[in-house]
This record gives sequence, structure tokens and C-alpha cells, in this order.
Amino acid sequence: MSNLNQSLGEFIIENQNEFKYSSGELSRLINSIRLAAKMVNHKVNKAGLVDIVGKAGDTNIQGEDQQKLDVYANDVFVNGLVNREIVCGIASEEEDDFLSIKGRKGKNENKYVVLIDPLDGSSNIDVNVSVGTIFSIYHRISEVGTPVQLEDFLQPGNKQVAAGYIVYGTSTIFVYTTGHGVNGFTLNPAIGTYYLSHPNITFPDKGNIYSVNEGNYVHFPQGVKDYIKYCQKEEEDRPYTSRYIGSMVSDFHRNMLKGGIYFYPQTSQSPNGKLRLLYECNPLAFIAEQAGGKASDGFGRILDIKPTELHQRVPFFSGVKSMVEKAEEFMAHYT
Ligand code: P6P
Repeated sequence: MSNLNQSLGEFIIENQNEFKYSSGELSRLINSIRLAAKMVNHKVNKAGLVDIVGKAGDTNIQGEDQQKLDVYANDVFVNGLVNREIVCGIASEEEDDFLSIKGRKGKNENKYVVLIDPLDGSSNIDVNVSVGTIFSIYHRISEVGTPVQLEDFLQPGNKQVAAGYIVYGTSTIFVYTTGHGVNGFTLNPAIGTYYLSHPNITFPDKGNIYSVNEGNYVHFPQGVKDYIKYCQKEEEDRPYTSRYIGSMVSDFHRNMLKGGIYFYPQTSQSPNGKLRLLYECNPLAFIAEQAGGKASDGFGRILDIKPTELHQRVPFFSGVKSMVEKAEEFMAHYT
């Protein structure tokens, strides 16, 4: 159920009965993420004007400790989640280990864990290119009231209860799913409210955009090289258009709206690719499938991968179903 221009807050309340678990908490969880995203958006939009794109550990002209923007973003999301008394644990790209969060009563009675990439693509900020936040939410599997365990975070992506991303771009859009389709909400910065701008997002049936860093071509496996040549061949509906921003959420979001494939394959130097399974690939894979697309490691479904480490990397192919399946054909043929 969605009415255009409905606010994100109204939408969450109107659809919270869809949540498999206690909807009130999951609603509050998503609300805390959207508030944190507003704070990060404010800083990202000013990044060029203030001393905030520098290196962590530097001091700015006022002699204040300088924070890298992604360290700032991490603090904002972690504090927002901790203060909401909903999560028992958080894993972040910015934190080596997961954080165990005690509830108000000093126990671990909260039911959800969140995995987050607070500011993906932050190296693009200095050159004014879009960046994003990616989040993934699970119901804990360890016993409520006990400290959160690594196993709570190492669940396959098919167990996610919600996932989403925020793109801080020409506008700021909040896109998420709870397993009942994908909806996008654009921030009106004048009043600080997100409004439903992209109801029930679905990939087009066909696509003609391919997004990959072709600078790695010589290091790709033969199957990837041949898929790229297939995209470039003058035949049928090809050659496709090549578009690569170098910011995963931006490339993924454009390809979901316009029809395309974004892939970051393995190379001879990085046999598992670059992208992180838990807080980059799984949440975007959940979104992709909920929008009628596909997400694969080149051979199988991303969401079925059983994680073994918090920061493990996987090859990632996502987008229009037929395009991902064609890429898998080339991968299978040469492997
Ligand atoms: P490369 C950003 O650092 C990121 O993790 C993704 O957002 C992006 O798609 C990728 O890396 C870009 O990596 O090697 O093409 O510069």
C-alpha cells in the first residue's frame, strides 16, 4: 500500500504489520537509521566547505581532532542505534569486531543485529561524487538476554528481515525492503522529511547498461572478459552502454531504475573480489531480488552464501535478471 508523497514515517507505520517480528521495534530501528542518514547527509553536502574530508587523526585549523567523514558517519549510525534500545549488536565496515550493545536494564534483551557500511565510496567525496550508506538487519539467533554472538552476524543473506541503502547524490534517497517489495523515499532537505518518490521499484525486464571497472580487465577470469566482450559486441540489442561511477550504491541504484548490471568480479590479485558480503552484497542482493532482479557471485545466489567471517569479500554480479544469468553462463563456460 503506498500513496505518492507519503512520508517515510507514515509509510513505516502503515506497513509495519508486514514485519515478521515485533513491528514496533523494527519500525523504530528503521526510523533511527533514517534520522542518522539525515545527519550524515548534512555533513556530506558540506564536505567541501568544512575540514571534514581530511584524514582521521589530523587536526583542523582550529586544532580540533579531525574526523574522516566515514568515521563520523559510523559514529552517527552506531550512536543512533545504541540510543534506540533496539539492537543487541552492530557490525560495521569501520569496526574490526562487532559491538555488543547492552539494553537499558544492562541486559541483552534486544532482538536485532545491524550490519552497516556507514559511508561506502567515501573516497569519492573529495571529488564531489555520490556516496552511500548500506545496511542489513537480522533477528538475533542467540538467546535473548545473553551477549550477542558472532553467529548472530554470520547468518546467510536469505535470513535478513530488512535491508536498504541511502544515496547521498543530487538528491538524497532512502531505499529499503522488509521482504515486501522495494520503495524509495527522497529527502526534502528544506523540511528534513523523506517522501515516497519511488513506490514499488522493479528492475526493467531488459537492460542495456553494464557497470564494471574495466581497468581490471587484464586481471579478470576468462569468463568475465568474454562477458564484457559480449556486452560490447554489435549484435541484437548490443552494444550496451558502459557506465561506472565507482560508488556501488550509485551504480546499483541507477541500474535498478534504468536497467543494467553492476559487477565487481574476482581478479588474479583479489580472488574474492573487493566487495564485502555482509554489509554491501547481502543487503543489495536482498533489494535486487525484491525488485525482480538477481544477485550472484558468478555461480550462485549471493543470499545463500553461508558467511564465515565478518569482513569477508565475494565477487558480486547484480542487476536485471537476464543480464546476470548471461554473465553466469560465461562464468560457467570458462570455469
Ligand atoms: P574500484 C568504493 O570504494 C567501493 O567499495 C564501491 O562502492 C565501488 O563500486 C568500488 O569500491 C570501486 O572500486 O576498484 O573500481 O575503484
